[in-house]
Amino acid sequence: MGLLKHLGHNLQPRTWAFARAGARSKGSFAGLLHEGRLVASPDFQKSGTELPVLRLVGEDGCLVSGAELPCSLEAYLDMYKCMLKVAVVDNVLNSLQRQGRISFYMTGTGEEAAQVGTAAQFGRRDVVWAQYRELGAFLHRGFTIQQVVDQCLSRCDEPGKGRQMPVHYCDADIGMQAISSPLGTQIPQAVGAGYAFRVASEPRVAVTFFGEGAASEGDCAVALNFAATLKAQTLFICRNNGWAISTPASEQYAGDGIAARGIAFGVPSIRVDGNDLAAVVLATSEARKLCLDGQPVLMELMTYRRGHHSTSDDAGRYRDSGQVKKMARQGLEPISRAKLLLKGAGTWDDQKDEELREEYRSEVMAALRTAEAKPFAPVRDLFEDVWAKPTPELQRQRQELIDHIERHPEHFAEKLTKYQDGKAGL
Ligand SMILES: Cc1ncc(C[n+]2csc(CCOP(=O)(O)OP(=O)(O)O)c2C)c(N)n1
Ligand SMILES: [Mg+2]
Repeated sequence: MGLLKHLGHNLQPRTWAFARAGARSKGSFAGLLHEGRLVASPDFQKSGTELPVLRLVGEDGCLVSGAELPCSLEAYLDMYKCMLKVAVVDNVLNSLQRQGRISFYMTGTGEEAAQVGTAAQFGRRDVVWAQYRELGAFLHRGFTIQQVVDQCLSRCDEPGKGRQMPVHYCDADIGMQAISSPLGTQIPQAVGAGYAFRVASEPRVAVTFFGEGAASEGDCAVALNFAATLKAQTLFICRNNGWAISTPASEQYAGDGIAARGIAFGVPSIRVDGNDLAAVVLATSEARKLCLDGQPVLMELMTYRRGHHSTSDDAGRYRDSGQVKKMARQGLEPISRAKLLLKGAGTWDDQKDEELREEYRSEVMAALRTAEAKPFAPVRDLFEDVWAKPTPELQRQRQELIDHIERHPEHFAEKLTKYQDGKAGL
């Protein structure tokens, strides 16, 4: 009105009459995929409806009202056993690092249901790009305790030939791509594969795991948008454990977590209690079905990192120990919640639990003795199978190493005996 006056018009009554007569509630715009709802006042929206959290089993280990177990009790018990295996392997290897027998380790304490309940729903031909805290996915898909220990001790017999940092596993035979440290790089890779699966009409899914911290990388947003527009058969699984090393979720983002972002990109998205094995199973199997229809899906699993970020971290410096104690509460954390359900069903008891833990502990210790007796991979493996054909740079570097070792036998003669084929392995 002020503007009209300024222009020397006084059309107020007529303008209003016109507006009423011709009012439209929807408008079409080239950049909108739907009709836009028209409003006459500025309305900046910060949040829509907060996404709910899928939970089937409560802290008492009982199904919540109206919920059903999404799998047989036997299948639930199988997954529970794998969760115990993760916990035992983590426990032993973490203390081995403390004793200086391995250089580095990362535990997944508190996130066992998110690792195992998901992986148990994948198809055999699905391919997984994990972050680094998904030991349960490796174990459930058939990675052996011996391979885990060989890898953490950099021994020759694991698929990566001991060339990566501990916990950076890989095994193409079971569809587990190599873990890489730079955060977020695995997410677009899974989109490329998921797109290829859809284009080739392959009934399989490319899965990627990442933390809520990694979700802040540009790669994650890029990947979600590509997946949405190209209709990639990619299952995005965010383990939201509340922490990215010392950065709490409250400093990581200001919106409704990670799942809300999927919706913004047009990706069907769900938030799940990641400490509830049954909920993780149901959400993953439904999500996978949707993916097989030729589209991406995002799951946000709400869990908690109870341990330090890694053995290079001291969470006591930035995190209140009271919070950790609270999250370790029986029935809240995933292992005890699943165990309460199994005990309630009469399928499990404390004695069986202790026996199985002991069995796994012995298996890890035996694997450790075996691994320690193994040599490291031959030195030439540093240079081979990096590229299909070694590059001139690699050939030059290899020759440089050979010359250096030959010039200083006093420093290398004994060391080389620890590598397969010794000096001949150069
Ligand atoms: C690109 C990049 N930036 C930073 C780091 C260092 N870094 C390693 S792990 C990590 C935290 C990741 O947190 P999150 O994704 O939530 O996974 P979580 O450790 O909680 O499982 C950071 C910052 C890195 N590895 N790569
Ligand atoms: Mg995290």
